[in-house]
Amino acid sequence: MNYRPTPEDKFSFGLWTVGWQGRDPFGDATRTPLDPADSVRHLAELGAYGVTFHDDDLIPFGSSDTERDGHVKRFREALDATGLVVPMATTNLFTHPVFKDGAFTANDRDVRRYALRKTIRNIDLAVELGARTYVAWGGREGAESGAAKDVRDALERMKEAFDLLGAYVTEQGYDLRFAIEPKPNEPRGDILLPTVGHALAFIERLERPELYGVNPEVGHEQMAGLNFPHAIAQALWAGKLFHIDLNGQSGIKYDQDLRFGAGDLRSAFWLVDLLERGGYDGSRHFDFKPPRTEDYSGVWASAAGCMRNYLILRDRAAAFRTDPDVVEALRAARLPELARPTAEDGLAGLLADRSAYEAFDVEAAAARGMAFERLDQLAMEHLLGVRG
Ligand code: XLS
Ligand code: MN
Ligand code: MN
Repeated sequence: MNYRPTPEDKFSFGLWTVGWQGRDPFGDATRTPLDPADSVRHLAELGAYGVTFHDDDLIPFGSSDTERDGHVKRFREALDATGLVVPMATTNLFTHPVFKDGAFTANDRDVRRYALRKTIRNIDLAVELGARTYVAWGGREGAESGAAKDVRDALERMKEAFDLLGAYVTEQGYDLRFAIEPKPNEPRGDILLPTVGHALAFIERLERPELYGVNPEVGHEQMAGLNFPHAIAQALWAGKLFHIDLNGQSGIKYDQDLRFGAGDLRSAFWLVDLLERGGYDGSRHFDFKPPRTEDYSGVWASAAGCMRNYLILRDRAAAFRTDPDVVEALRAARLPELARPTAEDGLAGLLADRSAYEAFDVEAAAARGMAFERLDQLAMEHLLGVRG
């Protein structure tokens, strides 16, 4: 195995990831700005297939229309020269001070109207560049104190915003779906729609629920102490995994955005296993931040590491699934039984079945071991590369 990525692997990167200059709340930039066209060329050389952007990553905030056309033209030329595609785009509704209290849910109505127009303008560009997914991360939609935000009103405004955006893409006849990205906190003290579960429940209250899915990010669920593969499994089960942000995170702390595979490696193994078996055929999108300790050669090493780690884990997960000892261990752990309906005989059959209750030996069933430890050890050994 050479673990060399190719466009068929569908790896994509945000311009803001490799282009992150390393500015953090305590320190200035450690790297010079990167031209989006250079990012496109480097990513293509590394074997990526796609590049994504916030409006302001591509067209600096406040650019004139002529400047805007120039930026888009240069970007397009780089895409044409490399064959990289734009599967997704999103809006920056968090950097400019006007968004200090949010965008779609800012208490200031003028800001809400501006945020919608800014989003719609970039949706037009996204579609022009071929994007089929539009991500919405509401990083500033939240609060630091109780009375400052009436959360029920804010959710009503959030719904209004997404319904308007859904009406817009429908009226324009765009082939574009929205992927809502949850995050529990940072930069707000508490952000609305903090987890995948919250976002999935919110989507069901929208006017055109079929237009909306989720864009879960590894570190964001882990910041809330949650099991990321479980969140992805539920999104897949609901038919709502429209996009994914892959990165690494070590436990409950600030949003680390480490390269994929760093942080919780076991969780990354189960995630790749799930994505590869679960019918997800979208981009494997990396939303990471090359640490500010790195110069540009470190940035490209970090980006390459994201893809390489994914491919290694894909290989390890496939070896795990095809190992006959694992197949046997899965059977011993009753996984095929979990996949079987509990009452294919229907409610009447269940009620008439004496062996289900009256004659059921509860104590014997309670004494049966589940054989999960052997199964998990096999997974561990595949992950560590000592089997197959
Ligand atoms: C920040 C988010 C952001 C979104 C896109 O934490 O991950 O980068 O993915 O706006
Ligand atoms: Mn993040
Ligand atoms: Mn993200």
